[in-house]
Amino acid sequence: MFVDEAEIILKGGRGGAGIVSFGKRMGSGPNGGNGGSGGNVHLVTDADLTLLNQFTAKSLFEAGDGHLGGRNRKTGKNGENLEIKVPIGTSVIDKKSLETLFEMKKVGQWELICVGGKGGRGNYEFKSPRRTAPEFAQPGLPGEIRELILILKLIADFGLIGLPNAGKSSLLNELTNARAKVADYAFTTLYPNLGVFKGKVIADIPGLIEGASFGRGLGISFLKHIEKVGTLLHCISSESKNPTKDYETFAKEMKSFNEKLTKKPEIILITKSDLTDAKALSIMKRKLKKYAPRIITVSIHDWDSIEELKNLISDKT
Ligand SMILES: Nc1nc2c(ncn2[C@@H]2O[C@H](COP(=O)(O)OP(=O)(O)OP(=O)(O)O)[C@@H](O)[C@H]2O)c(=O)[nH]1
Ligand SMILES: [Mg+2]
Repeated sequence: MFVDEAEIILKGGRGGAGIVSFGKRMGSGPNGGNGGSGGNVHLVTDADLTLLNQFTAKSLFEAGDGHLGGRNRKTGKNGENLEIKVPIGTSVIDKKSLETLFEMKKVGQWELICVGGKGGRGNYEFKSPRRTAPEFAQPGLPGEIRELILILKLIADFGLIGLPNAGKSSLLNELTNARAKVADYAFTTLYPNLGVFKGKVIADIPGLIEGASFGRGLGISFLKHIEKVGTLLHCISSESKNPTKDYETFAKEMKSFNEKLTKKPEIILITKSDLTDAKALSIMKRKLKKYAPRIITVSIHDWDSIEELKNLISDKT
């Protein structure tokens, strides 16, 4: 399962109560201390995470409560702060206002979400010339509560996109140490896979078909994962009967999801080139020329073509 959206509730800890206390000797004044503050809740990025699955089993997270004040004006201990780890690429949205609060983009990013409640004041603080022996103290205040929607958009340098069965996952496996499932049928890949080649992150995006924007196939929701991809590697199989139609089908669905995606730098990869002769490949190239400034032919069975693709990936910054 690949969870890329989650709703969570975060609560700052409650402040500890102030206490009522008096010195032991006859006539000595109040000395009840203040309660400690409730703990804060932070969101932090964790580079090892690539999913939001951790939020399916549990969605309520609370920082620690502040401790009671003590005798002799001792302030109670503050509640434990809580750090919630999220993957890089998580957008944090306030559920009530639907405002985007943060984009968790950087390694080690740390954001304060809920402030813990203040501790209550102990009776010592209420002492005054007119009220020398106050018999009351304050309770602690509740911590802030926030309901958040988390949406993960993977961040990658390159995104392999295209119709089902175009050979996207095979290329990811060839270029990186990923072990994505490969099979000779549509929709083998059900959620994005990531791999790294020479420090460049490559995302393999599930295939989509005509009508995906209306929910056909796997739909288009996973196109959100190419919003933060640098360069698109648009894969079109050399087996295609109509490569321009293949290209346009994908582009149309992408545009209906988010027009900005069609403006991203794009390289067309004519895949499975071993299955077609050189003449047919050059006709395909000519037909596709109008869509992208660079078109290369690749096959997982042609070592030179994979080398060319590797050079292209490592050169491009
Ligand atoms: N002959 C040949 N077959 C290939 C090549 N690349 C992939 N294939 C085969 O094409 C089929 C589909 O490959 P995948 O990598 O699963 O394709 P995909 O684009 O990831 O497919 P989806 O995940 O369903 O969108 C598999 O049977 C692969 O073995 C290639 O360069 N040459
Ligand atoms: Mg695949």
